[in-house]
Amino acid sequence: MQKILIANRGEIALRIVRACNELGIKTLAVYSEADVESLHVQLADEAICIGPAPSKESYLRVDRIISAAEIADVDAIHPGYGFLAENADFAEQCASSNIKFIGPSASVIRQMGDKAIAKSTVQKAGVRTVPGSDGPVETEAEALKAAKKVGYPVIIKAVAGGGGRGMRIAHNDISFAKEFHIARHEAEQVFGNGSVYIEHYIQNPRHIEFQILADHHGKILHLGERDCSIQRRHQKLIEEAPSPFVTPDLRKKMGRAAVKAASAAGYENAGTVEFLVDEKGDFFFIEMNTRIQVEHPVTEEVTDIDLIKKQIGIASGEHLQIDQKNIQFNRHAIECRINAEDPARNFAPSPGTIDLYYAPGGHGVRVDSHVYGGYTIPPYYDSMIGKLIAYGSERKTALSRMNRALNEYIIRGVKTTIPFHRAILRDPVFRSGNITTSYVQEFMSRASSDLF
Ligand code: MV4
Repeated sequence: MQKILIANRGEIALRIVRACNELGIKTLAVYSEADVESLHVQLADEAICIGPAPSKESYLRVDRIISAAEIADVDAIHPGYGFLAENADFAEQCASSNIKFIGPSASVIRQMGDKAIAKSTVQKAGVRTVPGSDGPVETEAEALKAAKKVGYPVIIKAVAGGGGRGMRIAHNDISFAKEFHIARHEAEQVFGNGSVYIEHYIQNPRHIEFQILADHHGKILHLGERDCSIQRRHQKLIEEAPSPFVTPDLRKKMGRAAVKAASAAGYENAGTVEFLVDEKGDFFFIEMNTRIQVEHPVTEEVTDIDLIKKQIGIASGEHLQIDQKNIQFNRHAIECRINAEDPARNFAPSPGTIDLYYAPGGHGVRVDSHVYGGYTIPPYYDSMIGKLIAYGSERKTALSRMNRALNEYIIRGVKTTIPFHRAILRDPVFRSGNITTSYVQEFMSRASSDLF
């Protein structure tokens, strides 16, 4: 592998540039007119502008990205996360242009992108899934029958959904009919595919995902879990590894299930297997993400494995040299997503110029960010300024380092989620580790908003 095109922007583009620099691989950045001043453009070996600011005219333009790849004669494309990362057609076009797509095959992306197919694929392999309809439900009568069978409350999910979009909850037959039609309509509007399926709704679960790595030679490893229960409106705010809830025994069981799921899918490269875990510790597969995720650094800091380098190695056809038994989970890492949003105003986006910037550092602190003093956060993309990761030998150490680092972080000119993270870090409920997907809502209702 000699040259890689990075089909992304922001912190993940920079993260990929850094991995390539360490591997001695040349980089080609592609960028929109809004990102001329971006650090990933400045630090890449070459850069090509692919269009105007809106993503649809730049970062989502398959034709322009493939043209840039051909002009610069790259060997591979790294899609990062978001944008084209889980677009099977894009992966297919890369393959037919003789460019390696750094990720799983187009057919695996397509299969796992259909959440009903993903579910039945892993179910057949013996991995437990949430009780629900047998695949998509077509008519209201069929849907109602499935809802009655699995028992209320139920959740109606879009087959083309994932990540929480297009989901509706129903508590009885009467609300079910209404929610079913809303879900179908929304799915059709948002995804252009109105197909939905039904699951029993697990109340207050933990959202725990497993990182997996699979090479092209049949070896599949899991790198342990990340607890992503701290989310707000399906946007993760804080992720940590290991999960304070997962015992070594549960980790073994869930890790085996994750590897089985990846194997059933014919998975290659880095991926994430998502589970819901109930208070008893029973766990259920819900979906698989076929990309590198935002929160990958917590796994890197716990296992000391560079996931981006592994993705590139796997795409080059290298064998994974590590064995499962040698992967240790002796460190604790936590990540806070620092967004340009105003927590006191319902997390309203706060784009603009950062007129003073000082990032924390020191022992056990990592900052993955593309911003700098004087940088203007454009309004066209997501509002992430960066990720602050703190780690140590145990959870307590990681938490005190995170607290210390949040206090050091200076970002002037835009509102950020830093004060909100500070408030959570002080919260005894969070500190206890007894956290579920309801945590943020519950915290907001009891915390005074002048805390952030
Ligand atoms: C669920 C669930 C409860 N029961 N499925 C959210 C993200 C997506 N990957 C799947 N999600 C969920 N699936 C069953 N069967 C709870 C969630 C969920 C959630 C649902 C509604 C509102 C907020 C939520 C936050 C986290 C997880």
